[in-house]
Amino acid sequence: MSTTLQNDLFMRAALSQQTERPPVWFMRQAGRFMPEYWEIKNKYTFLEMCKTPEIAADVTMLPVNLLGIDAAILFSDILVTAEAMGGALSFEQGVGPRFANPVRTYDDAQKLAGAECVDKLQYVANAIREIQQRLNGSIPLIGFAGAPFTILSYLVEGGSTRDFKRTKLMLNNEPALAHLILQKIADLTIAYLNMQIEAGVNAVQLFDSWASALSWNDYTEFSHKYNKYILDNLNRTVPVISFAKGASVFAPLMIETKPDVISVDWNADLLNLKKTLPEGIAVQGNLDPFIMYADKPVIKAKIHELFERMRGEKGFICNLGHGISPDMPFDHVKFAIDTIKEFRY
Ligand code: 1CP
Repeated sequence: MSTTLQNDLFMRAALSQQTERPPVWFMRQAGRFMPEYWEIKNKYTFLEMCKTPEIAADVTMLPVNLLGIDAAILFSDILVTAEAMGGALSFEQGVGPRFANPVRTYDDAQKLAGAECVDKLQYVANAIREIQQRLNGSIPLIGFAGAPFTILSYLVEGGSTRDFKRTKLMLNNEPALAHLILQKIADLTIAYLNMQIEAGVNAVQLFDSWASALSWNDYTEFSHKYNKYILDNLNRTVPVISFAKGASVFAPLMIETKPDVISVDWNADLLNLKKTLPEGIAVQGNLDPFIMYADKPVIKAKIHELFERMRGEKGFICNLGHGISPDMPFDHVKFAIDTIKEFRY
């Protein structure tokens, strides 16, 4: 499928092939830092936007048209799987995601649906088909899902958390209960990502955003095990990106899941990390998103610093170590993309 794309830089880098410059896309590239996003957001709730294929496609296309990135990412959220399982999800302005019915007991866990509820996520497949029509072979489309541990944390806490207190309490006191929920999430995630691949995404990314909360042993038992199960059972016809924030220390375990790309945040020295990877695993990252607040010459210098460090490396996709924040100046983000696209090895 990469052969039919007008711009296949992202696909080539994801498959560890040489590119004349690093391809670029940014996590949360369609979002609140864009005035055009607010024009849509003011009319609908976030979940309405995700669930209406036309609107999800409109938002997905914003950074394609306004920033000129090398890959689009489906406009959705990692928490839609948790909602399909039975989580009463809402997104509140300034608060973030909320589950009105947190999952904390066996009774709660038994009520959660498993892989069979993938049918409820059909709207995502419809959005993917709509987006691919609009992209019309220009650039690839990335699909995604949340990794089981990260999703578990939202279900157990009932929303975002700083300390993962209730989640860790469950891992420590009731590991069997945690495993029951993680297994259901993992089974659904396989069905869900395979549905996205079937609908036509060109790559998928697994977001384990909160893996850094875990010790090595807990990561192995409660996160890695399920990520590996997912990657082992995916229809591997498109590249798979494995993302963990603040967790490049877990790279040796991530390698065991055999992703095509490992995506890390700015804690890691990307070249040193790359050198530890087997041939055929590319890296994605890892600019500190906070450089977007800095003066433009600083932004340019930081990008060039990373690119010089990665000179000669096959399999490098430029991204931020985490998402763009709502108050980042749009023209700085655009400047960063332009700077990246002007670069030549
Ligand atoms: O109010 C609004 O306008 C909603 C803001 C918003 C947006 C634009 C949320 C709520 N999610 C999204 C889109 C989104 N989320 C995408 C779309 C594609 C893109 O990158 O442009 C993706 C891939 C996500 C993934 C996501 N959602 C993650 C993993 C990535 C990461 O940031 O670590 C996580 C953890 C979430 C949960 C979530 N969704 C939204 C919020 C406010 C949060 C909470 C984050 C937290 O707990 O701190």
